[in-house]
Amino acid sequence: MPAPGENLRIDSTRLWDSLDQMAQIGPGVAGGCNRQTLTDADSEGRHLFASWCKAAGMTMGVDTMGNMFATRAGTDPEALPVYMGSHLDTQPTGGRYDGVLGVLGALEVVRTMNDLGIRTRRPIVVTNWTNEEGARFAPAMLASGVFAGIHSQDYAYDRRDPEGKRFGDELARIGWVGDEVVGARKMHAMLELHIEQGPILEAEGRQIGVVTHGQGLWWLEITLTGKDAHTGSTPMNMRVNAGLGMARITERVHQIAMSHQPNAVGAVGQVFVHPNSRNVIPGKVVFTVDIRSPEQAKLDAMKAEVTRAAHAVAAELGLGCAIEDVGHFDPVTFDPDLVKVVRGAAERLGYAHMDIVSGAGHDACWINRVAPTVMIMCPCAGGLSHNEAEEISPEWAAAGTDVLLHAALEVAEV
Ligand code: HGY
Ligand code: MN
Ligand code: MN
Ligand code: MN
Repeated sequence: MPAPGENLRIDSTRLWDSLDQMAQIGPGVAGGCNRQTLTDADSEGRHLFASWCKAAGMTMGVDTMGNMFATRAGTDPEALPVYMGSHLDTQPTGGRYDGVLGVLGALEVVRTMNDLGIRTRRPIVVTNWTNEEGARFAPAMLASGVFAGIHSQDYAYDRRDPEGKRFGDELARIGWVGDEVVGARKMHAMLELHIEQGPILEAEGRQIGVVTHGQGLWWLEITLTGKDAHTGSTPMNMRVNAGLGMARITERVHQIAMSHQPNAVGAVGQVFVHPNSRNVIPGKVVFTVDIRSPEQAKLDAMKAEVTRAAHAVAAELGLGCAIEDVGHFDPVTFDPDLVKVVRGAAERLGYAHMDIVSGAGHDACWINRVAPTVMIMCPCAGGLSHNEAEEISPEWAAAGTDVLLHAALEVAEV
């Protein structure tokens, strides 16, 4: 049994080839991916992943949220497993590596263990979490949230996409409702490899981010109600313009985030304008505010200020205003002992590394509630993500997966 300190490396060509094959499923229009959760493309990607896990000698379990768990047996079947994984679903204009690197990197770790005849004491479980992105069905990290007991399964099943389709019906339609009770599995630890989705590691010349914390998040869905009217014949002082309200609130969100610098972000990404006709003053706008900070006080202050600003703008313009929390998690502190394991692995492997706070949300942020959890990050070009031009180098992918291998080997023996 090779000591974790040995200079073991994964097969980076095989990893890169698997990433490339997965990217062919649910392709985007500009070189990235559009493999949104619970679509036929998502199902096709799941089947490909399952076939690879089978070929690697793993047994597959699926729970009632469609979370996939591929197990590689350990020498001690009673020992709680080490889980590692992320998500295969993508944004509508997503990249090839967001989430996918974490799932296929974990699979590559198992393939490497097989090549080297390594037997770990603890079982190893490679995981694909359903609907991490929250782009089609809010909130993000939905299925890992149900697994961690944050959301009920009924709440999750009743979530609807912009066309009104129900999560539970779509999961059944693609045939991925498993038989395991979600959340019943117990973990010794969870390791998640993910691209940074920000510019820090590349700018600092580091190959590895040792993720100590994660930002907290609020998604506030705001519905402004005014009155549809003719854009030509309606006098300006008689308009009840929900579109104008959305524009003013969007500006206020930006100002509020800027007023809490550093470590605060805010934007509006999703907007539905009704009736969305060129010559009709919008009588209704539904949009989601995304605000985040690693500092609890700033996060809570921004939520209060955005809520006040929305109601004030609505009152100025005579609009109805309803605000619904459609996503939230507090700032996350990952397991300090596992952070040390990841840092030590990067050091032994000779990879330049630094501690980092995750700007994006991840399944690990919820799993951290039920098991010791840590994340490993690799850089991405220009820090760009949630964009089809998302890019990483094979070397970065290999560095992150090497660290995942060494961390898993160490954690599987304690
Ligand atoms: O929104 C997020 O941070 C993640 O990409 N779902
Ligand atoms: Mn992701
Ligand atoms: Mn994402
Ligand atoms: Mn909270």
